[in-house]
Amino acid sequence: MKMKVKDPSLAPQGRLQIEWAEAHMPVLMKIRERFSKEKPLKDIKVAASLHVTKETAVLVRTLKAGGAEVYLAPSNPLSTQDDVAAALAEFGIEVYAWRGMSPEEYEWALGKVLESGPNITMDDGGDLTVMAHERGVASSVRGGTEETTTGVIRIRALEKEGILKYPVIAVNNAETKWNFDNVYGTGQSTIDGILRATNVMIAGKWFVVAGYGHVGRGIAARARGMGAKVIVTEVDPIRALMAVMDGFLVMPMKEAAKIGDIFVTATGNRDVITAEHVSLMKDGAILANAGHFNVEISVKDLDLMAMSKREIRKSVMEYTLPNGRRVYLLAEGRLVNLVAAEGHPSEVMDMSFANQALAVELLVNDGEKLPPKVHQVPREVDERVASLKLESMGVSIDTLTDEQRKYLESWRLE
Ligand code: NRN
Repeated sequence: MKMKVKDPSLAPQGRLQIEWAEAHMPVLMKIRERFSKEKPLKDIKVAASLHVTKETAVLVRTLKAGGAEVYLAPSNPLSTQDDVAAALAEFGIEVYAWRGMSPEEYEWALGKVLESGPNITMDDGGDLTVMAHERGVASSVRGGTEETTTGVIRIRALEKEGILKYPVIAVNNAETKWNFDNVYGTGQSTIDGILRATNVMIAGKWFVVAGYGHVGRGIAARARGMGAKVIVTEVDPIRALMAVMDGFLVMPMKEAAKIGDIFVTATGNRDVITAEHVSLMKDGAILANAGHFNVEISVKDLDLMAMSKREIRKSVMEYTLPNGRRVYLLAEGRLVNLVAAEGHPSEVMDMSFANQALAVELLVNDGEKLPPKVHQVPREVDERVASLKLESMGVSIDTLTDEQRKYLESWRLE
């Protein structure tokens, strides 16, 4: 089968969505201008597993403008925007994605993009990279990129066990990605997902954030900005101390469970909210996950302990517990920002995906020289993305004088 989207007739609407995103992604559009002229990705096959959103479409079209053939699968069975997928198919991208895929269909889509015999894998969460190795496709791959924290952790584990067969650039760890996408992007889009799903008041509510990494920090700050009383839970004493110094209440989940009105998990770990916590919760508690996989809130526990459940609103499952109280799980415990909303705003994905495009170009040019490990985005690429972004915002900055540069590089004080 060539490709598969939910409904090709949605393409015109999808094109408008993509044009809207392009109007807010100046850095990537500038890179597309250069890619169109130089064709740095000529005849390169890119197999991608990304959330199929209007922002991803801008990246994919940029890779195509650079001469690449792109094969696109989602990185979550529920996050595909079907109109965007239809428009991409019309643009000649081989798309295997629709919203509401079964786990088996999601797996099938990943397999389909690997059938292309890719030179580059572009991943978000690690499923594609792992499958490339499991299916023996990895040996023909020149290199890969990884978009998100969870994926970098998994690919580092592949490297540690000596399984990783090609170099992978950790786009997630670029300063111009994780200091912006993970903090401001997830901060805003998670609240967006909660609001689109529930339309509840944030102000005055007890808002519990599990995990105070880049993602948790962004969510906590934005929830506070909307008038919530924010509680942070953590396992890492340093991150917990940061949360205390940032003015948030910090306590174990077992205590927070009794107080919270809205809970968001952002730990990258499993079983952060389980039956023992849910049984302590107030009637009407709302549970949402911002992490990549749906393991942070134990959906299995909810199903086991509930007397009944019903979908009371789109992306809102009401569980009635033996104690008569109700709790509401958003987006089946999957990443609420991309399932119940549209993911991060285009402006912040502009930088994440500029790093992706430049990382692919780097792999095409130098991939063979890189050992099969996880690599950082080079500092000059990071700074280039930041400079292009500042330029697009009309912001100018100072430059070091020669004397200052010398001073910074020497131990002498004169
Ligand atoms: N709009 C989006 N399009 C979007 N919002 C967040 N992400 C998106 N990908 C495509 C990803 C971020 O970069 C989800 C990943 O987990 C996160 O790293």
